[in-house]
Amino acid sequence: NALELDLRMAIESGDLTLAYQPLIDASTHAMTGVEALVRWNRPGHGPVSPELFIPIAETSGLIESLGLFVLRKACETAKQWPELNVSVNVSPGQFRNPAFTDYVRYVLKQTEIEADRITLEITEGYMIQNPQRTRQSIERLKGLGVKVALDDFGSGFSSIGYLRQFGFDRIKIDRSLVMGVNDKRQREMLQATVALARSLDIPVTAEGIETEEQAIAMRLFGCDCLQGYWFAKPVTSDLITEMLQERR
Ligand code: G
Ligand code: G
Ligand code: MN
Ligand code: NA
Repeated sequence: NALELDLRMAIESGDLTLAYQPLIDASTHAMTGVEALVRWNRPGHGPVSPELFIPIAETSGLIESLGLFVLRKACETAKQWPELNVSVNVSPGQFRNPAFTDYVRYVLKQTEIEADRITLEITEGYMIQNPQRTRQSIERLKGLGVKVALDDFGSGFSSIGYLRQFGFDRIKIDRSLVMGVNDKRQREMLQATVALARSLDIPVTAEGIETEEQAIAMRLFGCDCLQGYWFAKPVTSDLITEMLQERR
């Protein structure tokens, strides 16, 4: 179809761009990292959400080249920001590919980025279906020196039992949980979820912070990193560079 064709062209000609959303230290409120988020301005149509085109890329075999583009671009850009960690989302279709680790190794080498400044974010959906393979893939990725984070935790069927054996470097609490901080029952769930991660000695990021109240609560519950519109929206790489210069 037309959308798929346009997406194919956009990937081939490098017409996708990356936005970067600051990740904030919960105590100091300093920016410690950014999450790379892909953007597509479809010619003649305007911006298309990744929520729409990532699934299309998955089913049409484009996810590998799209993912490679995003990873390479993020690693290249990260070199300008020696003080930041850069997170990159990995979709199930990429993660499922047995050659994925090889791609990552290749891009790390090509861009000469320090591997431990890159975090790969994996959503929980895939790993529930393939716990054994997921564990192996995570081990191999960690062998390259990159960090691996569990994204959108609490949004689906996260099995507590899996958490320990997978060896995630970080857990990101899903926005839908963070939103419930004012409701007594939901707050208890949220607190228990953060406490669980912390009992495994895994650092926790809270996503989707939109109010000061949420920021204070999530810090109190034990999140060491905060992300959300209340601090900063996803912005261009130039703006991140400006923000870094301002604080020097
Ligand atoms: O940036 P935005 O909130 O519109 O993103 C919507 C969804 O698309 C989120 O779930 C986010 O994780 C996902 N997404 C954004 N950029 C990427 C990317 O580069 N790769 C993958 N696989 N998913 C992405
Ligand atoms: O699934 P993932 O966590 O990667 O999704 C990241 C997406 O969440 C980004 O596309 C970003 O635009 C969006 N996002 C980031 N912060 C907020 C926020 O505070 N509120 C809302 N509604 N969305 C956010
Ligand atoms: Mn993410
Ligand atoms: Na998320």
